[in-house]
Amino acid sequence: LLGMFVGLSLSGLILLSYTSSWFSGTDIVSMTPWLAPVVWEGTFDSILIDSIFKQQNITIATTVFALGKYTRFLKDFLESAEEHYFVGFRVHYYLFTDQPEAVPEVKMGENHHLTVRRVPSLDRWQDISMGRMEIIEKLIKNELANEADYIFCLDVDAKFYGRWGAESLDRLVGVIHPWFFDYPRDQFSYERRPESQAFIPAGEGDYYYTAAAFGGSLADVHHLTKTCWEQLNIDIANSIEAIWHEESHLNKYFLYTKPSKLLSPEYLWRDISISADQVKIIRFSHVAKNYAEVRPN
Ligand code: U5P
Repeated sequence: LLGMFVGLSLSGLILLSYTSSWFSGTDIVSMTPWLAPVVWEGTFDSILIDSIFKQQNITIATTVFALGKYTRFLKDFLESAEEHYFVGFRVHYYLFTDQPEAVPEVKMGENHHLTVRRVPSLDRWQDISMGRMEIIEKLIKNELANEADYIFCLDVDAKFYGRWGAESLDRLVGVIHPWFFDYPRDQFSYERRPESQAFIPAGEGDYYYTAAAFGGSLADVHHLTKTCWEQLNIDIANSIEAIWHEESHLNKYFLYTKPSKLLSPEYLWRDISISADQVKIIRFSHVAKNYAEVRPN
C-alpha cells in the first residue's frame, strides 16, 4: 500500500511539474519520442530513487582525464564531486593523468575510492579528448567486469553544484548539450561531411549530445566507446577529423543506438554564471576557462 502511495505521489509530481512548466511558458520535454525519460528537476523523487538503487548494492565507476594544464581543475572537480556525486553509493574514480604527482589530496567520502593511472602526454588537445574513447574501452574490457555496475565518463574542467545521483542511472545515458537544448535540429553542429564516419545528414538527429558526460551499464558503454574509437580510426585512415572530434562520433552513435535515458542540461551546464528559464538547478557545470592558455598548442 505504501509503495502504491509513493508511486501515485511520484506520478502526481511528474504531472504537476510537467503542467506547471507548460503554463509558465518554459516547457521542458520529459520524454523522448522513443519513450526514454529526460531527467529534469521535478521529474523524480530523489528519496524513492535512492531507496530503489540502494537495494541493488551497485558501484559506479567514473573516469576522469587530466593531462597537461588540466590537472589544475582536479581539486575543485573532486572536492565538489565528493559533496554532490552519488553520495551514499559506492563510487570508484579512475583518474588518468600524465602527472600523477600533481593529483591533489582530496578526502574521499565513505565507499568512494580514487585510482590514479599514468598515461603518456599528448601534444594535441584533440588527441587527448578523442583518446579517451580507447582508454575507457580498455578499462571496461580489462578491469571493470567484477568491479562496477555502471560507469560515467566526465570532463574534468567542470564542477558539481547540486545533486547528481541514482536518477541518472540507466542502460545507456546521454546528456543534452547545454548550448543546443532549445535549438532546432538543423542548427546542431553535427558532422556534415559524408567522408567522415560521424556524418549525419540534414533533417536527421534527435538531440545534440555532449561528450563531456555520458554513461550507462558497462556493456553498453563498452560498445559505445569501442564503436566510437573504431569510427575515429577509420576517419584517421581517411585523413579526416570530425568537426567536434569524439563528440561528433558520439552523436552519430546515439542517433542509431538511442540512449535509454537522457539527462537535461542541468547535468552539464556551460558556465555557472549563465542562466536559462528551463534550468532550475545546475548540478554540474563547465568552468569558464581560457582555452588558448590551458590547451596545448
Ligand atoms: N583534456 C586534458 N588536457 C588537455 C585537454 C583536454 O586533460 O590539454 C581532457 C579533460 O578531461 C577535459 C577533456 O575535460 O579532455 C575535454 O577537453 P575540453 O574540450 O573541455 O577542453
